[in-house]
Amino acid sequence: NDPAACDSPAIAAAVNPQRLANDLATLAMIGAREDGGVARLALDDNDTRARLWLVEQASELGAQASVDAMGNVFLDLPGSDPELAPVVTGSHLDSQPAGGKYDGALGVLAGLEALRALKAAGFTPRHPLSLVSWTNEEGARFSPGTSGSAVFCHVRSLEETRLIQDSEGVTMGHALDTCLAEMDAANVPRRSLATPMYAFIELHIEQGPILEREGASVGVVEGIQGVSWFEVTVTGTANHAGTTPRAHRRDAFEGACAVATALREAARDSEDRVRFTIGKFDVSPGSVNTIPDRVTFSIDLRHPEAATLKALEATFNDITQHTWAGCRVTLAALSRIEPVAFPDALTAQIDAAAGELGITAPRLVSGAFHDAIHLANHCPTAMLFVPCHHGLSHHPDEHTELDDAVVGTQLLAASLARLSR
Ligand code: HGY
Ligand code: MN
Ligand code: MN
Ligand code: MN
Repeated sequence: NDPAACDSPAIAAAVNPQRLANDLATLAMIGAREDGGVARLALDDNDTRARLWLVEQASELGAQASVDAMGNVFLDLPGSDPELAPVVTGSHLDSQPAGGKYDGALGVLAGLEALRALKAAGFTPRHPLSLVSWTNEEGARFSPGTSGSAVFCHVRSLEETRLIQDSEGVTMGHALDTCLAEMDAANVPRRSLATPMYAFIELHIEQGPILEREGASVGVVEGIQGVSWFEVTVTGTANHAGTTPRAHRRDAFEGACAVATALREAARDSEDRVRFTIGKFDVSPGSVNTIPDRVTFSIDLRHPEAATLKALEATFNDITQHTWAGCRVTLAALSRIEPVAFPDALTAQIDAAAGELGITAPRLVSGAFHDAIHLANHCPTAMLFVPCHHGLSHHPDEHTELDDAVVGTQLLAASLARLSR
């Protein structure tokens, strides 16, 4: 280890913007949509192709690829002391159904580029270094999200996770076995779940407007707000659209609209810190001339304070006790992920690396959840954010400037070097 060759500026200089841009373009072709976005739902063919592409990058990096029973893909680089637990970076390759090119993918590719830069700068880590791509972070196909990291961190069991079904009734177990069969065919060795980690750093797009507004290329994340997902079911009576007077109706759509509005009103707060979203809304039997007898809709509820989240859940329970437009309502709590704060000891290391690179990296809290929310209970964990245009995300037009992605990658690489020395 020539100290000069391996200082933060030398490591940052070894980050290759064109290589990062090429990887982003290549990965964006896997599951490319006509509108410029990507569709790589967890464990579908495109997601599996993206994983296999990542595995193919291992040999050029001199890393060993492996996959665990949750389909989490790892690229491992040895350190001078193999007894030490690895310093790990990574994110996810699955996307929303109409997702952008950067959500998750940039964290995996920045991690890959950071490891390449460390090798190119002649840095030899004491701790092994690993890159990971977590399975089903988004939760768009199999709910809830962050399955791969949650099972890895013993937050959920593999057995219960394999039973989750998508909207077509396909279990995650079946989808996993299909994906793992492709991994086996590509001779990707298996690894055990929940291996020790010395530290985990995830780079991700901010998915909000703060960094762009502040003109910052990278930010250090202090923590992640909590999130609760619910499913509301409204049950009425199907009947003829033409012959049934309103007074005799138990119209599930009318009931659903009324209770959804009441819940949204209850979630309104003066500081605009509650995030309330109804993203899915299904009406059955779904016929133009039949009064709906059943409506289900999703709720995604978030807030930085766990106590406020819990209080809102209690209010939602009260509201859904009543009948709405004569229809019965049930509120099913699907998942809750508690908020986390990242340790100062780790973010201080990142601040020091930023200082050595002359980077000013503001602090911010993440409105989106990430795999790091579980890793925070497994090992010292931190996140870096890079700005995305107008804060737009979960949208085909999601965009991050290459310059910002490069600065984020440079800070990631320098931080990984500090932690693995
Ligand atoms: O929904 C989220 O917060 C994450 O981007 N999947
Ligand atoms: Mn993401
Ligand atoms: Mn996302
Ligand atoms: Mn994430």
